[in-house]
Amino acid sequence: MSSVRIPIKCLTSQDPGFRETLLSSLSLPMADDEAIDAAVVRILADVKSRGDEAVIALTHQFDRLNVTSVAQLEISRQELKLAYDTLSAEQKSALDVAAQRVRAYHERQKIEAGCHSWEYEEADGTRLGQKVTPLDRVGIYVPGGKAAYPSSVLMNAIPAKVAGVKEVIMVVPTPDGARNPLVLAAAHLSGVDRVFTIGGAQAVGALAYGTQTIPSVDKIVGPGNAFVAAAKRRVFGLVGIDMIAGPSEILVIADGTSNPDWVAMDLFSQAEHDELAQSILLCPDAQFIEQVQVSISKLLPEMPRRKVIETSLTNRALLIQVEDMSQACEIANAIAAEHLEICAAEPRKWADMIRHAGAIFMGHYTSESLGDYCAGPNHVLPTARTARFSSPLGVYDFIKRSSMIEVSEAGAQTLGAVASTLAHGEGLQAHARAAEMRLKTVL
Ligand code: HSO
Ligand code: ZN
Repeated sequence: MSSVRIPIKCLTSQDPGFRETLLSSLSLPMADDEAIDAAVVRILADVKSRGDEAVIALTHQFDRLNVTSVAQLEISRQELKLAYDTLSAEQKSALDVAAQRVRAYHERQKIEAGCHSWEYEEADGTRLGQKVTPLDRVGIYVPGGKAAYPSSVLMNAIPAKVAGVKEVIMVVPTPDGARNPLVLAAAHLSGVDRVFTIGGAQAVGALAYGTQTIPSVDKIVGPGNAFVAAAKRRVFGLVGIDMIAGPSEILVIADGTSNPDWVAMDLFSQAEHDELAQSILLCPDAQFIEQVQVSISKLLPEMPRRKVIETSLTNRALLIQVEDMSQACEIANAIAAEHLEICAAEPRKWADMIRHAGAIFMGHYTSESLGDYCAGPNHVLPTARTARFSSPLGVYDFIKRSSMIEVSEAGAQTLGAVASTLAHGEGLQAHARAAEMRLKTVL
């Protein structure tokens, strides 16, 4: 196999206009999704008005499944268990370990990350707090075909179950009836309650509006194609959604002490997801960047998905020479990548300087791919610079909070006077009277 050098965009932080070049290289050309959106509007309206009948017709049209009732599109719990039971011992144990570690991490998150109710009492006996309640019913969209990831089933369903969601309904398209046993086994392991073999905007519609057979949910999570993303945007408000995930991204900060083959393969690992995935290397050492280029050329021909990797690297990858590691961290904050690897001798020193990243992988042994499958933290992460303001999917996405207020008689006297003044100021007499009626000395 020949080792051809593939053309990857190289920059240095001293290039004139570096910031602008960097930011424009991060953004994706806007997909022309008007046609997609129009189709999605029609599909959603159809599912809303005809329910099961529309789901049957659309599943026939898009996935070529012939059924006479939606019940025939449901996979029973016994079938899910059977899918698990018939896996090879190796697959079963890998899935078990991954599920157990993802569960342990999210159980810990539930304790640490403010997922519990709290209350305090003021001197006059007024009690204030917040009550945390899991969502009743959640829908998980699992893509079929090209991007059918059992690991994503674990990452979406386990935090929901740890949060205490009563019913998790999974939808997964099975074009021509092709079921993915690992996906079903993962559903079994993560405690998914019901599975329907439906997909696309029709599945999102069914979960949002409910049909005669498919119950409506309170929130829809999980990745999907452009139709699914458009449908999630459209039903948002009626139901909650998690996020609209973009193509995968990896940013590696290297101080030159790592094995260049390891870095090259880590860059490949996200590039192989998608032609639009983005892999970026930031390094102060020009020689190391060159070594990574050599590793890329050497390793690429061995990769079964080399076409996808090559397209992704050619179109979107960046190799950036920076002045020093501190500058690398500053640039990393501007990029706010989904995955940030710090391949350095003192990773924690640099991690302290990172404010924006979906997940931070520290040290030479922490390949991002371990996080994708089994380290424990969630692999559903903010992409497209949204790590500036959003977080990994977690238990907190499957709970919500209610404010709790219990005002004592004494509290009503002080608060009543304040509320009355403010209510009069707003011209809202009923508000004022409601507060005043509870005062002992009538105002
Ligand atoms: N890296 C993906 C998740 C995944 N990787 C699933 C492998 N399987 C999220 O960006
Ligand atoms: Zn991945």
